[in-house]
Amino acid sequence: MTDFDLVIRNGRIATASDDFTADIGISGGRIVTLGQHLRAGADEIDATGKLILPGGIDAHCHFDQPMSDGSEMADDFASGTRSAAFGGTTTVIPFACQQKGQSLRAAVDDYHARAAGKPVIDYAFHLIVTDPTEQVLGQELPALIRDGYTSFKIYTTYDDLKLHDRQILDVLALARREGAMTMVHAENSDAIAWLTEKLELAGKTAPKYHADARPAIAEREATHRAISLAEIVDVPLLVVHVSGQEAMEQIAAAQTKGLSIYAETCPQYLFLTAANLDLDGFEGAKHICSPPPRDAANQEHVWRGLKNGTFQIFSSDHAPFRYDGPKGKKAHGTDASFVHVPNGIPGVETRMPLLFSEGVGKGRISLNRFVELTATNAAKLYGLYPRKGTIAIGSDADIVIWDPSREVTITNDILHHNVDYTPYEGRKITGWPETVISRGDIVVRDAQLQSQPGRGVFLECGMPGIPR
Ligand code: DUC
Ligand code: ZN
Ligand code: ZN
Repeated sequence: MTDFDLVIRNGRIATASDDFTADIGISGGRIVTLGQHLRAGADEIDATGKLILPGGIDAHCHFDQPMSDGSEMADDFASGTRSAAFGGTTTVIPFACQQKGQSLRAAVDDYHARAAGKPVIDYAFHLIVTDPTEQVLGQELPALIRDGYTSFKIYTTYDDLKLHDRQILDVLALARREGAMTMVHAENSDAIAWLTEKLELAGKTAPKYHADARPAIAEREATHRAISLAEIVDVPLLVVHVSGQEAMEQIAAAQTKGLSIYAETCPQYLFLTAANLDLDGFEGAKHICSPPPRDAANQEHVWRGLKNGTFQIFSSDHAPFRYDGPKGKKAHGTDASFVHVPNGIPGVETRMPLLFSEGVGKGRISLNRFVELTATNAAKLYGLYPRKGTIAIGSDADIVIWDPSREVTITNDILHHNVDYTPYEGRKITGWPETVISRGDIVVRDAQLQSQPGRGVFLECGMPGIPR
């Protein structure tokens, strides 16, 4: 006779606000007891010397997203969530993307069909709104918000995705009426198109020119504009994948003014620079993403923003394109202009280990802040808290047992995505997720996947809550 399905003993539990040693009793997929000397569980894990953290929430990743340029994402919901789980993540929020002319509901139905039977961990959807027609704004979006799709991304760039300012105002007004969260990809489209034309006319088409075509000033302008539009409407806004100082200054100024402006950054802005786009041959294409990585000074600025609260969320922006093969980075050959290289880099599995090693391990951020950035704030901002994002009685037992002293050299061989490279090849880090538990099920243990595709459940999100 046992009292719990699973007991985790003697670990150091860290949440966004607390840090203490206790046993965790888990039954029915939930945390039911926190205490000392708990009675026996059907299964037991001794976590002496380990950290017990809330499973990560990767609130910005792309799996099996249909692309309009003929490229194809290498990860579907099976390989993407498998890779996420091995990296300590127990919830992912990828994007159901509306094609222009398509109904939003059809995009959501299609994305559910793509996910069906595949995820090993739990998942929710953000929406991408590219065609805010009267029907979409008046009926589809309000109904979808009520059905648990409470956040959506809008774009200021990419011809097949971008909205004009007036459309952005319409979407923001809808978000205000319905209490939803709007995320924005902020880069000035016309500036990018103009610069790209000049670069191509000058024969400057190698991967490194991607960074020149999308300068920080283009990101700064669009960030400022998006914030201004949100201020006009008086609605919260979350600026995603912020690359450095210029955009951060706009965000910090708005926050100081008391506006509800939130911001996300990603590993590529801490660990890559524009120099990575200038590797030999076509190798730089591996690091093409938008906004592009900047320079060492911007990396330091991003670290400061993670520490001082400019950023609430640290996501991967995992956008998985293979380097080789007909649907990835080299789809148009190795002489192709940067314009034809699909934008995005993989990172769903390395997100938490990189931030832990270089952030917590090197004293740049506290352990509590790490938890906040990788799990808790995403749960709050996207309406999943306190079911997800913390360790508390009643919460889902989504837990990662972290070995803080394990030394790992990142190579693509040890990762579990379907991409044929990692931008972090050869990087040495300290700290690694050892055991990953999702709703009480051990999903990863002893470096083995213990769960079948399809065990992950879809999460309807509640209304966004605002982190302190
Ligand atoms: N924006 C994203 O959010 N992800 C990948 C590429 C991009 O431009
Ligand atoms: Zn984007
Ligand atoms: Zn993205």
